[in-house]
Order: sequence, then C-alpha cells, then structure tokens
Amino acid sequence: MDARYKSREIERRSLDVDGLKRSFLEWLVYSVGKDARAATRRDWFHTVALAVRDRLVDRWMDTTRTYYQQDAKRVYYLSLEFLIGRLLTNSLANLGITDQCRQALDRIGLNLDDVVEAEPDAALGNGGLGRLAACFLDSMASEALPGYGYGIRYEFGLFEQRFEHGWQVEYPEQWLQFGNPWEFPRPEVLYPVQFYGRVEEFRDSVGERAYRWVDAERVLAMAYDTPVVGYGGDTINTLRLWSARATRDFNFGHFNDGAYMKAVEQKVLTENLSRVLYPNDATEGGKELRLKQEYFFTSASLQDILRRYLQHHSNFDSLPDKAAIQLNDTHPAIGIAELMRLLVDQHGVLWDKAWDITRATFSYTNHTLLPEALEAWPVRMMERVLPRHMQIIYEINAKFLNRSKARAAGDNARLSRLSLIDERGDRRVRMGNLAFLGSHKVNGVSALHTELMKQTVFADFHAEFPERINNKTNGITPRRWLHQANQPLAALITSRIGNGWIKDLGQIKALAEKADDLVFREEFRRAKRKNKKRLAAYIARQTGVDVQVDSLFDVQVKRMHEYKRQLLNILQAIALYNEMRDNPTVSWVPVTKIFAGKAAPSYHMAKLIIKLINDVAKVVNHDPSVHDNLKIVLLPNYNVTAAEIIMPAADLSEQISTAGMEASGTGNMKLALNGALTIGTLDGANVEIREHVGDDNIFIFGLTAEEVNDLRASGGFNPREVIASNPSLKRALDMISTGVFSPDDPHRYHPILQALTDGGDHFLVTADFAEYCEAQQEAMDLYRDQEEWTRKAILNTANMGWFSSDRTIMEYATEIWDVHPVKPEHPAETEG
Ligand code: 6GP
Repeated sequence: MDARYKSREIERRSLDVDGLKRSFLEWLVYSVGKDARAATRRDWFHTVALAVRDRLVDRWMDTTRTYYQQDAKRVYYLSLEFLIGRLLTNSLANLGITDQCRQALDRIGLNLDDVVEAEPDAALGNGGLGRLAACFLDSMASEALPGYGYGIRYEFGLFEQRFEHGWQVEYPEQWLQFGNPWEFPRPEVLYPVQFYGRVEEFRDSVGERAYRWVDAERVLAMAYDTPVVGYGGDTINTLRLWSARATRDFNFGHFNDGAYMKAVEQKVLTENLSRVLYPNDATEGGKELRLKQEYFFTSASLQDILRRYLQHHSNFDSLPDKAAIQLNDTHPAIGIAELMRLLVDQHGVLWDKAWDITRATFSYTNHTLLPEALEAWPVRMMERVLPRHMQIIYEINAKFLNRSKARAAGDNARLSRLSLIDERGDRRVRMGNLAFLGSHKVNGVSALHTELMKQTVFADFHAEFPERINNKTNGITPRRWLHQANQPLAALITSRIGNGWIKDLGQIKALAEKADDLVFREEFRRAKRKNKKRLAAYIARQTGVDVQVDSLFDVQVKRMHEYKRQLLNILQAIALYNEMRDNPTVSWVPVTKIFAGKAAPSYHMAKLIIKLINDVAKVVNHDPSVHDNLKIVLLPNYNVTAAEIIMPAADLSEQISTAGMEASGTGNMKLALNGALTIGTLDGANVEIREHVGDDNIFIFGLTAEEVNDLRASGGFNPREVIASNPSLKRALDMISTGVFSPDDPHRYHPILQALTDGGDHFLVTADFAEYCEAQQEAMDLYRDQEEWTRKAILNTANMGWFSSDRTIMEYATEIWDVHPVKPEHPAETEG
C-alpha cells in the first residue's frame, strides 16, 4: 500500500491531538477541496465533521454487525419527526474527544466554538414529539439497545421564523444547502412505494380469494443513514431517513411520447414527497400530501424491517421476537394495515396469523389529547390513495366489531365509538383507534396524561382491553441538555460527585446535600450567572435589547399555542408593568421575561399573540419610568440550538398550560435539570416534577385538570365576571383594547379579547390569572433571598435524575419491547 495512503488509514482512527490535527489538514485539502488560507468557517466545520465521522465508522459497523450476528431483537422507532439539532458537539462529547479536538484546532489557529457555529440546526420536527424522538435515539445508543430510528429526510426542515414589524414571517429553512457531512446516502437501498390504482380480486393457487394492488403509481424510497453515537462511543446505532426518488420507468413513458418537459415535471412532483416538513404542531392539516408522506416512510421502513428479518428467518412466526415497532403517535399508524398487506398479500400469511403477528409487533405512543390533533383521514381520500389499505381497515374493523363486548351488550353508541370509521358526516378513518387496536401496548407520556387517556379518548378501548394502556413518563437526555449545553454547571457537578451522572443521572441526587453548603451555592450561582451572561449577549444580538444579567430570567420557550397560555404570561407582564409604574419608589426585583417559540403558519390566534408580545415588549422596554426593572423579549427562530443557550440560563420556568391539556412537556424537565424553579399548573409531567423536587421547591398554581373539566362541563363559567372583579386584569385588558400597545391599529387585538370574553375563555386564562399573579409574586419575593433561591435551584437539579430519557427508554425496553442491551463486539483494533 502507498505509504501516504497507509498513514491516512491510521490517522482516520487516531484520537490524539496530533492525529486529529493531521487528519483535519488532510480532509480540508482532499475532501473539502480547500486551501487552509481560503477555507471558511463552514469549510472547517465540514472538515472537522468528516474527520470525526471517520472515527466512528468502525464502531458503527461493529455495532451493526453484532446485532446481525446475534440476530438480536431490534426496536424500530417510527417517527415522522426527529428534532435533532446540531451533531458536532454531541458526537465529540459522546466519543469523549472534545478536548483533543479543541486542542488540535487550536494548533491550526482555530476555535472549536466558532467551528461549531457553522453547523446548521437539523430541524426535522416541530416540537415535543420530534425532540423526544431525538432524545430517545441518544438514550437507546447510550444504553446499548439495538434501536433504529426511521423517518423522512426532509429537504426543508421546520421554517425559519423572523419577525417583521413584530409579526411572524416564515422563511424556508435549508439545512441541506451546503451538504450534510453526517449522512451516508445509500443509493442501493431503494424500496418501491405505491399510491392510487385499484385492487384486483383473484383466486390464489389453492383457490382462495386473494387481492392485488394494480395500476398504482410508484415512488422509490432511498435511504440516508446517520450514525447515532451513544455515550462513550461504544454503541453506534442508525437513524435511517427516506428520500423520495422518481422511478426511471415512470419517466420513460413520457419520453416515448416525446414529452420531455412533462417527464421532468412529473419527477419533481414525485420527489415533493420528502420535500418539506409540515409545520403544524399537534394539529392535523388533513392534506393528501401528508397522508402520502406518512405512508411513504412507513412502507419503506416496514419493507426494510422485513428484509432484515428474512436474512435469518424463513417464515414470520418469530417476527414479534425479533422486531418491536414503536409508533410515535398515529403518523405511522397506517403501518398496521401495511404490515397486514405485506404479510397477507405479498407473503401469503393467513389473515388471523398475520393479525396476531402485527399486534404483537406494534406498540403506540399517544402524545396529545387535543381533539384537533387526532388524525382522521377521509375515507374517500384513503380509498383513492391507498385502496388496498382501506379494504384491510374495513376487514380489521368488521372482525373487531363482531367480537367486541359492545356488540354482545347491544350498545350501539359504544360500538360506533369503537369503530375504526367515524360515520358522522363525511366518513373518516380514525387513526388513533387503528393504532390502539393494532398494538399490544399503548402508552401515554406522563402519569396524568395516561390517566386522562383512559378516561377520555380511549375510555371505550380501555374497557375493552384493560391491560393495554400503560404509562411511560417522558425524559430528556442529560448528555445534550446538561453535559453539553451547560458546561459550567456540568463541570461543577463533576468536580463534586464525579462524572457518573452523565450516564446514570440518578447519581445527581448526591448534590442534594450540597444545597446547604454556602460555598457550593456560591459556585452554583456563578455557573448560572455565566450562562445568563451568554444568553444576555445572545438576546442583544438577536433583538437589540439589553437585559440585566442579575434580573430574574423568567423563561417560556415552546411552540406558540393557546393551551400553553403565553397569553397568561404576557397579561401578567402587563399587570406587573402597571404596578411598577404605579409604585416607582418600591425597590422592585428586576425581571426579564423571555419568550421564544414558533406558531404554525396558519394558526392566526397564535400569530396574533406573537405580535402582542412584541408590541408589549416595545412599549415596556422603552418606558424609562420602569427603570429597566422589566424587560420583555421574544427571541426569533426558537430551535434546538437556541434552547441549548436558553435552558441553562433560566431562573424561572413557565409551565402554565391549562391543566389537562399538556400531555407531558419536556422543556419543563430541561429547565428544572438546569436549576430553574418551575412556576406551573398541575399538568402533564409537572405533577411528577413536583413529586420529585418537593412541594417547597416549585410554584404550583391554578385549576387542576379535574376542576377544569368540571368548570367547563358546568357551563357556568363567566369570564366577564372574573375580569370585572379583578382590577389588575381588567386594566391590562383595557390597555390592550384601547390600543395602548397598538396605537397604529387599536382594534388589532379584538380577536384575543373576544376569545377571552364572549368566546367563553376556553383555555381559562382569566380563571387562573389571580393565582398566577400570586405565584409570580412569591417567586419574585424569593428571588430577593439569593441564598434561599439557590438552595431550591440546587434541589431542583439534584432531584431531576428520574427524568433522564435513559430511564424512560429502559422502561419501554423492558415493559413494552422486550429488547435487551447488546454490547458490540470489536475485533482487535487493527494497527493500520
Ligand atoms: C407533544 C406534547 O404536546 C407534549 O406535551 C409532550 O411532551 C411531547 O409531545 C412529547 O411527548 N405532542 C406533540 O408534539 C404532537 O405533535 C401529536 O402531538
């Protein structure tokens, strides 16, 4: 072998500073094709990413090979969204080579932090559901679980949000514009996926009735693989994302007609399937393209899963022992009908057997109870787009309803609620019901949410299958959300209790006793202050607003949604602003209200609330009479990267959804783990956070889920009365309605005021306002006592160990998937 080539081989593996430096210089020239003098920051990012990628390929292959050789049971996490964020810092930290990399770059005269900034944020998701999927990938790899992620390689991720005159404006997000160094295209891994056409009945070889799907349009799904590095770098799993490709024969038909342009047009249309992520969070658009996206990635994934299974098996009897398929919400639920189709139509498995296999293989996670988010596809659309699946769904439904207890009891109302078809109005397929019926386990994402699932949307199914619903409270990966995002605190923790917490977050409990240690509190505060300085600089860059580092950083970051009640927060801000102006001699606790979050482009109310926050901010931030004691900022373009700056810097975490409406929340966990105190309702995982951090270390206010339910059911709630009896609320609303914040358009906020009054205040903003203000006052009072505040902050961090996604994922592994850790076998490392 050429000596130079051979030396490169060794360097590809070397983890020391010299080896890294040499391979950076090599990569820059030979793969990025740039001279060090001409290289941009982006060139260096690609260089470093490619060199780091080299260092994980061997172990990635070892991992995959070990799973294959042991024919291990794998879990397949099917998700329409993976909200990954940047990968460089994550890969370096999980490989344990951050310091070496930093030094190697130093020697070339570069700063790692600058290089990291050139990486685009992979935003293939909207919010909680997508970010949870990304945390789960990290935990599966870190726990050595044979886990695969399957999704779509969207060319355009979640839109970029900008504010123009205070209004949200969406711009396309182009994360792939300059290439993606982490992915491996697999042009040979291609599966056909069909749409439209019709179903033909025929007699099979033994004379049985059988069906085939004919005259369909075909699209190809092409795989792109991204390695998922577990902590310590031993296990490296795979995220396989599908991209749509037009088939060649599809185009040839047109060429023969001489219609070249038409052929190319058709190709573009076909490939639109993986073009863009739908920007709705927890609401369903009902668009045909969305249904096609769901089927596209689900079908390709199932074909891939069966191919892998058939490498070791000749029939499907043991599929459930070798594959667990988790449906991340109902988006991939069509997979239940698709697996039935593949087994029955393509592999000749008998129906009942196929159904047993399907149910034993699938499980389903529900992420929201919001009725508008429960997917229900028009039967007519389904019949047209997926005709064979529609038949299969009818068949599943008929067999189920025939056997159900409701039929026996003659309870027709119940029967129609259990049906996979909603017969009211234009008929629709209820994907939640299909997912429930086709799964052996169904889970909610917090204790409260799971209880509510049993009582509400799935009450009838729960009565039918009382063992099926179970709870898996969400978690977050401590690697990204503490170890990487909050280096000052991570270093402090490690200095006291060692670094075992990174892998076993339960160990962080040992910090609890340090809450009474004056020196530790001082250091904890210093770490927080450092993070706040970093956020303040970011705020200044992004919004031009200067905030006081020593003010109380009060943070609400999440998608803009009425049920999350950013409106409640901004109303309290207005009330506080009024109090400060009324009492200029009082020494106020300075407060900085920090908001961030995107609204779905078609969600007008959420966008109006964005404008309101920006309008209020403009008035408050420029009013000298509050002496900088109150600042309000709404940061644009909230994404994973922004969250990594915001979470570590927060003092107060706003988790103020209308009780019963937030399934779990995960931002609540990130903030508490980073030492923020929560102000929140008893909703979602807030309930469990309170149990872990203790009642004294959290500010709970407002109606409970039960009270919300009763209040709404009674019909006796009158927001106008509530407003009339609360002068500070009334004054805040009057200011909005008289155009104090919108002099250019005094009626701008009429729809908001309308919703709060005549609209009946569905989200109970007015009902919770008074208690919320009291809780805010309590928080401000406590903040004056920095020692006491810090003590509670430390207790929050110390008691959040249970909320690691490692705990969550191991619960899924043992209680749902029956999947076990598999240690990759590494052949003796070759020496070049
Ligand atoms: C979200 C829930 O709203 C949030 O409470 C939860 O923490 C998160 O899922 C992860 O479980 N739901 C969605 O993002 C969604 O799109 C269909 O639901």
